[in-house]
Amino acid sequence: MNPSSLDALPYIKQTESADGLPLIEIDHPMFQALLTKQGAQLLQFQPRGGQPLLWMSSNAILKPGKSVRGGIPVCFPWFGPHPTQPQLPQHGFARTLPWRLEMAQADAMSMRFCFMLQDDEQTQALWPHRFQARLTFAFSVECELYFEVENLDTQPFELSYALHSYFPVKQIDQASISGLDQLNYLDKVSGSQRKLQAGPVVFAGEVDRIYLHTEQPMQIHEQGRPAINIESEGCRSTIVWNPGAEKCAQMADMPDAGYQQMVCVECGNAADNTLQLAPGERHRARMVIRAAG
Ligand code: TA6
Repeated sequence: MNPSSLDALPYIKQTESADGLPLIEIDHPMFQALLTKQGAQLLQFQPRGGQPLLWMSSNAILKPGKSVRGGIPVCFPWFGPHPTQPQLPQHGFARTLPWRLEMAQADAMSMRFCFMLQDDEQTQALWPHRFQARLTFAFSVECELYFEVENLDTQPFELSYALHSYFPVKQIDQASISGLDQLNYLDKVSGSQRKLQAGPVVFAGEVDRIYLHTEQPMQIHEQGRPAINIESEGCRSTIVWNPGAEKCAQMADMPDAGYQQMVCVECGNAADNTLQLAPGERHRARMVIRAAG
């Protein structure tokens, strides 16, 4: 695509953060959003006349090469610490590299953006595989993401990933998540013990879990605000995270009480659901976020 077509696109303004991170501000009749090519990261999304559907930290660092605390960072090609080389960056490299904008379209009802990341010398030094990843956003009153990875190598490779979505809540201890009842999870707070979820997920302190073999719709509930619906296809893991007071206080890019206003519900494939891709094989996933009702 000719980059000038982004300049010609209606509803958008290309700006830059104070620390030099290029931003795409979108003000559309159906929604408002903020995107950056770094990590193909959606930072904010709000349907017109509705509540924000994503949370971004008021202390987020918007600087090239730094991961941004909020919105939907893409953790890829590994989720969490690297499985065998703990010195490599947590959550892979995709969230801190610039992706290439391949397509941007707009009409009065919706907008679409497609970003692509391909291996190069820098990625191969960290992960010696040839790949192409695409993240396509379809925005209207809801927010739809299509994630696709193709193995361009002559050997199979393993990958894990998460669409690490941050959602807003008014008060974390009043919030709950439905859709994960009776599923097994790895509880990272208690040292990756395997546990069984009984009823909705509630929050009384730090929560850091990988739910396995998930694919059903989820909802974030809280009295006094519309629920947020999360649906996915192709994502067999759901990660639920809230750092709690103590860990949050140690994070430079979160205000001390920030943990009270956010929860991560992340669709992906990790741990037992790590993927193997044969040469030429493609993995496809879809995630939709919308206000309930
Ligand atoms: O998704 C949950 C998690 O893996 C947690 O363990 C927590 O560390 C979080 O991601 C944030 O990681 P980050 O590298 O963005 O600080």
